[in-house]
Amino acid sequence: MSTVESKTYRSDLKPVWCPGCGDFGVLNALTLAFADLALKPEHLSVISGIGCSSRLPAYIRNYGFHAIHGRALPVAAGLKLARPELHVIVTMGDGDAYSIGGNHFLHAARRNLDLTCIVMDNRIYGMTKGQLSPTTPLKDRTHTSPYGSIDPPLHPLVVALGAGATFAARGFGWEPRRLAALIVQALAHRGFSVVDVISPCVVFRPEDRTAFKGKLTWTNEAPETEDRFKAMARATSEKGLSLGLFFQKEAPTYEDAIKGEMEAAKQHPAPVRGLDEIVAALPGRGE
Ligand SMILES: Cc1ncc(C[n+]2csc(CCOP(=O)(O)OP(=O)(O)O)c2C)c(N)n1
Repeated sequence: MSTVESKTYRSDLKPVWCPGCGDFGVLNALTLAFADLALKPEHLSVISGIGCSSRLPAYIRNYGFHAIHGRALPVAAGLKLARPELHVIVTMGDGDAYSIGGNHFLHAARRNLDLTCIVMDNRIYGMTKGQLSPTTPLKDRTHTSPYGSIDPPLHPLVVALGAGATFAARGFGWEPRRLAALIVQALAHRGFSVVDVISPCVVFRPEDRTAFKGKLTWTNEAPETEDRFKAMARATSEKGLSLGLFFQKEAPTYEDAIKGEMEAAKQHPAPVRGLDEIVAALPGRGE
């Protein structure tokens, strides 16, 4: 058991989140997980995009980067490739991760970058004051869907698993101890780990103050290790509100592949062709 206190990972800044926001629980869970693993702050880096949730790195005492909206993952990928010894944790909102940054999410997952991705999923755009997000339930009224959303929501873990994530879990912001246990597993995993966290926004989705009561079920089965489709079914079986770790698979990471490629390049440098040579090889030239 670690003797490090979770508060040693907190910066002096006081979070500006609204009272009751699920993001407080995520911050707590993250620092509890760091303490559990007795991680050295200088070995940690937390990267975010833009949003209420993306303020999180400011509240932690370690390296961090507040990137631009939707671009936390490419920044994190660059950092991890340059400094593979760091634990790189990416904290994003559902808009940041699945909407504007959705493209990066797919490709980071398929490449199996060794990143721990924690999505504070409040099912709304919080910072910009209540527009619908990719996880807003169908028919819900928001500032940009005053007659009810006509867009079916995506299921984050189905997307993550479909794209190739090697670790897929779901937690709840108001249960920080159980969430911390999931984050510990995600941090220990080598590869692209996704923890989608239901993190209620009590201001722009006041219905979420009570919406989850009695509706969340924690899985106590071991995660699937091969069958992604079974993991998807388990993650969605309880109307999309099943919690826990659904999938974990060991697989080579992108960093492993890059290392291999660099070694290969040292052994057999690729022939570099000059422009003249390329032009001469075009059809109808160089005859
Ligand atoms: C390129 C760009 N587009 C739009 C915005 C405006 N913007 C800032 S935060 C945000 C949405 C945040 O929602 P989410 O990622 O779910 O985070 P939350 O605030 O709910 O935690 C938007 C649209 C921006 N900053 N940059």
